[in-house]
Amino acid sequence: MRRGDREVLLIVDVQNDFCPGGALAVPRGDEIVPAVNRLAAEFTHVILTQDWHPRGHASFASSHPGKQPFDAVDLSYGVQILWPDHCVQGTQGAAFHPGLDVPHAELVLRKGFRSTIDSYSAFRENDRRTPTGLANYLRERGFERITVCGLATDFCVFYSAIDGREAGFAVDIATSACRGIDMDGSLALAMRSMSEAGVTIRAE
Ligand code: VGL
Ligand code: ZN
Repeated sequence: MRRGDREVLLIVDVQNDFCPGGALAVPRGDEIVPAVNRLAAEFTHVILTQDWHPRGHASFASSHPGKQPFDAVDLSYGVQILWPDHCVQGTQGAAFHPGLDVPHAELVLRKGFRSTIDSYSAFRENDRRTPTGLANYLRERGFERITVCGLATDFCVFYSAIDGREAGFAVDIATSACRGIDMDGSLALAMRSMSEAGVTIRAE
């Protein structure tokens, strides 16, 4: 029996650039693909997110002379970590991992498409004000519980889970179908913050 019409699986950024060999590879990011596929088969309703940046995006170190990937800079909305160029619109790096097998996904939500604002969360951009529209989409469709999986646990999965709670949804994260980047303890901090926000951490 698949999960019912109140539940949705949100699969975050399972894209080539976040897998080994990609521009911003999450260690062992590709290992989650079978677990993501198994989980997706349990859900009637599945949504994919796709990190989708224009060339020259403000989150790319290459857009900031003298800066290196993983440095931080102040942008108009606050501190932004700089990344290698990744998930450029229309490139192979931005494509979903070829092993991802989710033909029944109902929505592909692209994010990070504004050249001056990054977007980790599927709900709102890194200025923490610009909505993606997902909260109202989910409400209008009657969903109450979101299970989040994908890449990276401590960035896009984390912000999506926190913002899902803040928008009033029950949120689970499926840790066996997630992998983190883990910069300076970011993974432990993300796990603790999610627990404190009332996100249910599911290990299976
Ligand atoms: C992500 C850094 C930059 C992610 C996306 O999917 O977690 N991280 N863009
Ligand atoms: Zn990105």
